[in-house]
Amino acid sequence: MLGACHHDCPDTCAWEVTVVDGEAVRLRGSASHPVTRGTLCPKVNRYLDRVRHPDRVLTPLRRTGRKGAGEFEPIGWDVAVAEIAARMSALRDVGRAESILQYSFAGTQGLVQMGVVIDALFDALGASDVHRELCGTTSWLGAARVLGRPFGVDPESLRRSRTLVLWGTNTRITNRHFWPVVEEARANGATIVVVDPVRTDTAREADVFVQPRPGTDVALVLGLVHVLDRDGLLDHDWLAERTTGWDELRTSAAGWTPERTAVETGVDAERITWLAHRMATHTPTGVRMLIGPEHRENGAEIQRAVTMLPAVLGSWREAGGGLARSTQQWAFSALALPTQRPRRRTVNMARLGQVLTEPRGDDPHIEMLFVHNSNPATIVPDQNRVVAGLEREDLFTVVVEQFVTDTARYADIVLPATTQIEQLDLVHSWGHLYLALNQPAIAPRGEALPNTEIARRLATALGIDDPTIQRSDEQVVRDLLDSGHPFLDGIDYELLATQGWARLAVPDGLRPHVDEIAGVPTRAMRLGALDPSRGSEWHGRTDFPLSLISRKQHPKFLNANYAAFPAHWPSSGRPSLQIHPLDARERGVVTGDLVRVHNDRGSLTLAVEVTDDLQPGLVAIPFGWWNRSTPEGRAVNALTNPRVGDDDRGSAYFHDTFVQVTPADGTGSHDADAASAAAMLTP
Ligand SMILES: Nc1nc2c(c(=O)[nH]1)N[C@H]1C(S)=C(S)[C@@H](COP(=O)(O)OP(=O)(O)OC[C@H]3O[C@@H](n4cnc5c(=O)[nH]c(N)nc54)[C@H](O)[C@@H]3O)O[C@H]1N2
Ligand SMILES: Nc1nc2c(c(=O)[nH]1)N[C@H]1C(S)=C(S)[C@@H](COP(=O)(O)OP(=O)(O)OC[C@H]3O[C@@H](n4cnc5c(=O)[nH]c(N)nc54)[C@H](O)[C@@H]3O)O[C@H]1N2
Ligand code: SF4
Ligand SMILES: [Mo]
Repeated sequence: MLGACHHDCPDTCAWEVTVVDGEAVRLRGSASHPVTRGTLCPKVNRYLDRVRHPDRVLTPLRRTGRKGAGEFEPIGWDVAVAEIAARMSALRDVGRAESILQYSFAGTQGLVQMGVVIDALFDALGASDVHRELCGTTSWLGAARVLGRPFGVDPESLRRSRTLVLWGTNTRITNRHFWPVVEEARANGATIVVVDPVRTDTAREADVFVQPRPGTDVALVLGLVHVLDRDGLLDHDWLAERTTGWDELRTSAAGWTPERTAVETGVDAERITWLAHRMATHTPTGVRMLIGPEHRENGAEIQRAVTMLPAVLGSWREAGGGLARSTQQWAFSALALPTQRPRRRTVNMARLGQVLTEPRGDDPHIEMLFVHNSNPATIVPDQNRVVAGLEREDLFTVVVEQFVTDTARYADIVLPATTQIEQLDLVHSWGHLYLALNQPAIAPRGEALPNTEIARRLATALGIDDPTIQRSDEQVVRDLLDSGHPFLDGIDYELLATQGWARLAVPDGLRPHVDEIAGVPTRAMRLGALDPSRGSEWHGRTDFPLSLISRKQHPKFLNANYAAFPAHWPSSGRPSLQIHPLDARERGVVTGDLVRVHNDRGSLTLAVEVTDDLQPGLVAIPFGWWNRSTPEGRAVNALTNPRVGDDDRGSAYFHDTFVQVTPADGTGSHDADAASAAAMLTP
């Protein structure tokens, strides 16, 4: 049976499931799909183990122990639905529907199971909602300030690049099916440049590695623009015809000589000069970004600044040039997604801890939390506050999940969710231009149900009579495809059912913002003055002198999906703190020692890994581990910064987090501590 991976990963691989006697016996990447090229990844190669795992939630569960204990008893679907609907209607009937918060994200990126149907249920109820902005929106906002609707180039077109800059993206780990494109470009003579504060797996394979101090990318761009201008490398016809704001940008770059830029960013002046010349002369020049730098206070400004580089160079004119970022808009502009949704009370998902414990003046008071496609107890910043909120006795929490995650442990009712091979979906990609139809290969295990069916049962119990909710999943896909948009020319349900996938009708090598394309702006690109400040958190607190980054580091993790499975752990079997040799020496710790990493939000005990992949002053803890992976029962988000922009838009400033690291008490007892950490991991 043909299907596609649902994970929040830019690659959206197409796959084939072999079924024998109703059992899925084999899963492999589609050989014909031009991006998947026959292989999945180390995260999903064992997906059938996830489907068959003994810890799957297979019936609705009701909490029997205290919140967080993870003690439950099975109950029937009828009982579960009746109880949840009774709670919802009690709040709705007294005009407090806004005290129900629907909390969801991209656990599945399939459009049917992600939100199209279940959102309509909560719309009809008038519940509060979250801005699904933890990932991508900040980058979008930054790029949009330059490009209008920020369509990027087709990432596949970058095989034609001759200078290819991977800016703040760890392609080898996070976007591995783009790597063959990088290698193809290199084989055609491209120079591969990586810009990242950490020497990542991707940086190790680059031709040139540029390692700025964290958050100093705007200054780096100003330095590059300075050199481009000073050395007469700009195309003034392009600037005059296709951009506005060049004079302001030029003025703000005027003082940023390579020498001054080097002082601010830590990148050698010669390397800055070299990169500017390379990008201007060894063309086409492509820039690849996902979301790495957006998790900062100046994340949108970094994205805006980097977006200006191909804009000042006119790189967009050549196929193989321009900026390749999320491709989501290509699919979203083509599909018939619901547009006229009612306005609901909305909060930023990064502020969950605050919303549940100390609501601001305009926040709703939350009495019921309904979580699906997300694991907020692990993935949201300021975890201690999130957990404190989930522990509230007066909060009724429902979690729709495949496993008893950190969040599900706090649920009053857990509802069993189907896995991708048990449900129907239409999957778009934010890393390429192909759509895929995911057809269920096997019957759901146990009593698991898709989010859509759960929404239908709740709607019926609540007396909500809305045909958009009661449509079959197949009808939802047919309706999504029925937009008449030119990108969907020749694509229908039947084609996808037989072929599995189809490329949007966008010609190879098409140049957005240059060629005329339906719905893609070709207006002038907006340049302007850039603000190189790193944000208000960078004020040099002596009590928390180290900057903490929590990136996606493990090849077998996908956000928090696989941390419960030992086969997916790195060989150390636990998260560790990476630290530079100078900072380690100052604290008298060596690799393997236990340290306490702490700030005014939380504290974790972790083993140290001393490495010069980081720079002095920067430490790193991998994102994705479950909270039971440390003796404290908390993961990296216990430390991270939950602030978001004042307008409540965009992602949290995760990486603008400052900590102190000290040797753990009783550093002699490594083995005992390691054993207790290992015990915590056993579910
Ligand atoms: N294996 C694996 N793959 C994944 C995921 C996963 O959890 N595991 N998650 C998926 C998801 S949801 C997403 S959004 C994508 C994210 O994909 P990426 O954006 O590629 O990944 P990140 O690890 O978030 O960040 C990328 C890089 O940004 C760097 N960075 C941090 N701060 C700065 C800065 O100030 N300037 C610059 N230039 N770089 C900076 C980090 O050091 C990191 O190496 O990956 C997806 N793919
Ligand atoms: N410190 C730190 N925190 C981060 C990040 C970071 O880099 N550092 N990255 C951020 C980013 S970029 C992202 S995208 C978020 C990710 O945040 P989330 O989207 O919440 O995380 P995931 O672990 O991808 O998925 C959540 C859950 O969805 C469930 N799920 C999967 N498929 C289905 C389904 O079909 N139905 C139902 N009901 N459930 C399903 C999975 O079992 C999983 O537990 O985390 C953010 N948090
Ligand atoms: S997680 Fe990403 S790379 Fe792995 S199978 Fe899914 S889409 Fe492909
Ligand atoms: Mo993400």
